[in-house]
Amino acid sequence: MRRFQDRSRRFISVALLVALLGAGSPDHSVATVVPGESPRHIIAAAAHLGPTPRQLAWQHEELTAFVHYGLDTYTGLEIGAGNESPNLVDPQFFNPDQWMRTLRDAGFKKVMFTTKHHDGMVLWPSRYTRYGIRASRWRNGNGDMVGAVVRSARKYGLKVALYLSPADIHESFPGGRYANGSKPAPSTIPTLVPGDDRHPKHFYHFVVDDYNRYYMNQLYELLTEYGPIDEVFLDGFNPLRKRPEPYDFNAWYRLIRALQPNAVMFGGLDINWVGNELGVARQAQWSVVSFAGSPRPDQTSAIQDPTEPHAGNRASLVDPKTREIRWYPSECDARLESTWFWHPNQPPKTLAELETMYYTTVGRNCQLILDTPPNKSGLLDAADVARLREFGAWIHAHFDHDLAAGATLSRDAHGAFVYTLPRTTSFRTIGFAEQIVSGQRVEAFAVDADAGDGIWRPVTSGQTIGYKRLIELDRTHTARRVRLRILQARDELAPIEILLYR
Ligand code: FUL
Repeated sequence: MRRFQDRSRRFISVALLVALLGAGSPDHSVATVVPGESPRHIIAAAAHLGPTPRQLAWQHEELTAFVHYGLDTYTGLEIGAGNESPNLVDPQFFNPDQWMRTLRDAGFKKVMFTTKHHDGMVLWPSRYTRYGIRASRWRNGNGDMVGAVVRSARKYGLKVALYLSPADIHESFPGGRYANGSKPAPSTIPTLVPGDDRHPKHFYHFVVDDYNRYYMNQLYELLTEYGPIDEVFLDGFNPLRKRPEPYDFNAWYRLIRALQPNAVMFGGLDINWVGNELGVARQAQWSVVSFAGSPRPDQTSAIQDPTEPHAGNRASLVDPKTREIRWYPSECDARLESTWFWHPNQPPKTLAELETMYYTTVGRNCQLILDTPPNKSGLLDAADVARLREFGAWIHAHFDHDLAAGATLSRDAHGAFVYTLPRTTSFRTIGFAEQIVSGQRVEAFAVDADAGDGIWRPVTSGQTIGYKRLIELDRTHTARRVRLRILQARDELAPIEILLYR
């Protein structure tokens, strides 16, 4: 039996963390909170949590494309019935190169593919079910859509993320494995099948029921046969919630960490859901949040409903139910069209809507994961391609040239950050970035500009900053110096970077 070690889970108690603060910056992303811990200690500890290396790599991606594709593309549904024929998935021109070229050119850094949506049909030739692409006439049952997508993503320099729906309607039918009441039994992952062509170096041992064994055998295939995977998306939505399957999250987490130690888990241990699917993060968007236990995709361990506006604020951290505080930044899943799957005659969002969405996600300390669904023939629609090209061009035109490059930073007598620009500069967008490796700390700020006459005039204000905060101003401002006043913070601040764009 292999012993699991998750080296990123450096649990540290709040008391120990506070004791360590004077001794440099310990590498940590999680702290446990004991009952009765003082609020002051909890806030200080939260200010000193930071990202794990895998979370930091995720943070730099900023833009991911979600690709919903499968039976629903052909049926017009958004959640399949679980018994539609796999033969429906028979695209004439399945060409992920067309998607990847478009996405790369538009500035996306990663692609998230639905390997199995809630209907249960798998888009790779799994050994564990007949309900999949092997049962389709596409490429005479010899095709592998996951493989084609992953190869193409790599060819275009995009990172790879996989969505594997925990809910599985096909398996919930009589005779299926989902919530079938089976007792947990000692199980070996991978579970070899007759004629198995694999010779695993390691087997992983768990005590799990039929569905958890099935799900983990699928994870094993996906996480061992397609090279490095950067994210696993554990969707918390469950169309079968009236008949729940007891998901063994801890077993899934251990398997994912063991097989792909660099992959972040959305809805699992690493990445939070922002709480809506509209591409709108909070004005105060915290990367440290509190839990009554450890994070779970079904959110039952969250202190607050993730859709509430105040996740990560002081009150939520010091809630008496808090047992864990964790660096847990948010991902914003949103749609280019009005649905997740492609359906006929749906125009993409306007460029103006996408621009706003960029500001309210990437510009609010989050990653945007924008759904770009291929159509029935297996291609992105021409209208979507055109809009993505415009979106990419807008991002380049706006954000490639930071007008604050070369600015010098000093602190004034009141501790404000004063940026002296290389020359008098006009800008319409202003941004700031905290050094998140040492924590997220700013709770409220105000910005002023001196156009060169020595007079500070107000420009804007805001709440959190975090990895990146972008604010589109109501008009163009001109400055020789910019001043950032910190109105409230959780601890001493490391230098904050300024960003200015036309
Ligand atoms: C939701 C799902 O139910 C939708 O179908 C979609 O996959 C979206 C990303 O997550 O919770």
